[in-house]
Amino acid sequence: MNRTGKILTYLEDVHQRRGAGYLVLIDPDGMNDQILEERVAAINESDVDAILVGGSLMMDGKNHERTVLIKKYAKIPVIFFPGGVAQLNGHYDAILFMSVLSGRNPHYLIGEQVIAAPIIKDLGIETIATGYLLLDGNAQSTVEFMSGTRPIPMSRPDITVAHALAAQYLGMQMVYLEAGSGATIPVSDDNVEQVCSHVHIPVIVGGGLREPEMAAKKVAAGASFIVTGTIIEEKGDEKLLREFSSAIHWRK
Ligand code: 1GP
Repeated sequence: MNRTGKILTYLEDVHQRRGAGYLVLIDPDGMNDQILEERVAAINESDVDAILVGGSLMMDGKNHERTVLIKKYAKIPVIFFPGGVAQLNGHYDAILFMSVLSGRNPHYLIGEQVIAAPIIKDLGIETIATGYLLLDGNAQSTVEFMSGTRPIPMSRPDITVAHALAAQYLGMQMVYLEAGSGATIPVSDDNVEQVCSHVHIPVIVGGGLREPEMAAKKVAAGASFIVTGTIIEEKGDEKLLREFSSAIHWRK
């Protein structure tokens, strides 16, 4: 059975061709609907490879409507970055089918996934199995609270490597190194480097990346994909998006 779907094939191609890929996260929570079209248009024009949509907490009931709008405006794949099964809908091109492997909360290791699986099958969405590792980025992040898990200490790349290897041996197709949205300390170069030298699956790095140079360092350390969310929400201009794109796509 071929486990590689259309979107994973596309992402692998981006990785090969461009050196690394750039994913911009739109958190639909509290998103000002008036600027959504403008935001997606800026992303479309800035050489971004895909849009991630999701967040750990939704404070209103408009998540599905916003996904429809994002999908309508986007000229690149729109991928679900799930904060929970309640945010699942049929408008995504693919889903990062994640397990919070860094934690020991069974609900986020396998509970949510079991609830989501039959719905995903019914909707026919491509899944990309992803081991999600939360590191301590000093973010007091929503994901830490909502998942009820302890992050891996940033100073323990050995623990991060062990988790990343476990993700690979469990058959995960990607591993996500996360410092938490708005982290003051992004995933360290050392963690990225050590994980990338031990696993052969693509490594996504996100959380607290506020400058293109920071993203370039993670790519130099071996990251296959970079995610930015907060900085684009704060300063969503095309210029900054393009600077990130150019710093991440090192193979010109
Ligand atoms: C969060 O890794 C993403 O899951 C993005 O983090 O919002 O800090 O860019 P930021």
